Amino acid sequence: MSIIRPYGDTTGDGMVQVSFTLPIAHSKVAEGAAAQLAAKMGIDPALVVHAKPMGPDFTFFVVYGRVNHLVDTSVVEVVERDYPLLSPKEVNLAIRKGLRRRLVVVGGCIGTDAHTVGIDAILNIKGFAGEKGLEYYRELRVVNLGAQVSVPALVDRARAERADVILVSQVVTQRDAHLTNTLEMSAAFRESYPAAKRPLLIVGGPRFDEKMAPELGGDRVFVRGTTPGEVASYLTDALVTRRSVREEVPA
Ligand code: B12
Repeated sequence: MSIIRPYGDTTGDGMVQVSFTLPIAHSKVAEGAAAQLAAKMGIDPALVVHAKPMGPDFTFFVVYGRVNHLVDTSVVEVVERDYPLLSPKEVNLAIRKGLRRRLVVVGGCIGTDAHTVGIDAILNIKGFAGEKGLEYYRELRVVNLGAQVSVPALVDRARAERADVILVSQVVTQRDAHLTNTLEMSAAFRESYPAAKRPLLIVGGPRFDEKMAPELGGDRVFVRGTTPGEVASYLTDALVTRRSVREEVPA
């Protein structure tokens, strides 16, 4: 069955819960305003189940209610994993055999973004979700530039390190900073390198959409919950496996 609807108390009852903040002091009118917004969003009946003042002029709401919308899973578009998941041993072996040198990874948070926990989860040896980070892989040489790296500094360092891949993290999305910073980064790399020599450009963060890679000028977007093993497997597939297949095909 590809048609589904939300579930709260009983299957198919259409119940959902949403939260938002309105720029209004907490009062009965404020709660009525929240209910009005929910009704305009198609939630009917809508119950304001939580209202909390956020300072003197704002209120945070949680609304619970029913929607009549149906969801058709047959028309949902997602980016499926199109590379095999490898163990660190398999990654090391593939790089050693296919590249015959260590693969160089340069990463960091660009712009003013100082949220390094995400990129560290991928790069640092201690890793994430029970998996070791890329520093653990013997055939990967990892250069972690940390927080608030400017795009020119990233390009310079990538050249100096002869980077095969750039891993950029963007967590802050205020005023779409994650998008503009990523576009600036990909444009700078495309300008500074001939197409065939350009490092692979990977961006990650909790609020990206995996489908955005082409419009951001990148090669791949990773989102919330990404594990280091997924990134290492993708790198191996893109830079070792697929490259060697391409080289074997006669022109
Ligand atoms: C910790 C934290 C901080 C710490 C950061 C410490 C550090 N060294 O990183 C401190 C206190 C410094 C901080 C500061 C600020 N923060 Co803050 N912070 C958070 C918090 C609570 C957790 C983020 C986190 O560590 N997540 C855990 C990691 C593991 O998850 P992740 O980043 O999603 O990473 C995973 C994936 O996304 C992916 N990934 C991420 N990057 C990459 C990169 C690559 C290449 C790949 C492959 C994968 C990948 O892999 C990771 C593992 O799965 C979030 C709220 C939240 N609960 O998420 C707010 C949050 C991100 N912060 C926020 C804000 C607003 C700020 C400040 C602007 C606050 C202020 N007014 O000063 C400042 C900005 C500072 C700056 N210049 O960047 C907002 C952002 C809102 C928005 N729309 O952008 C959030 C969402 C809080 C909120 N709800 O308002 N923050």
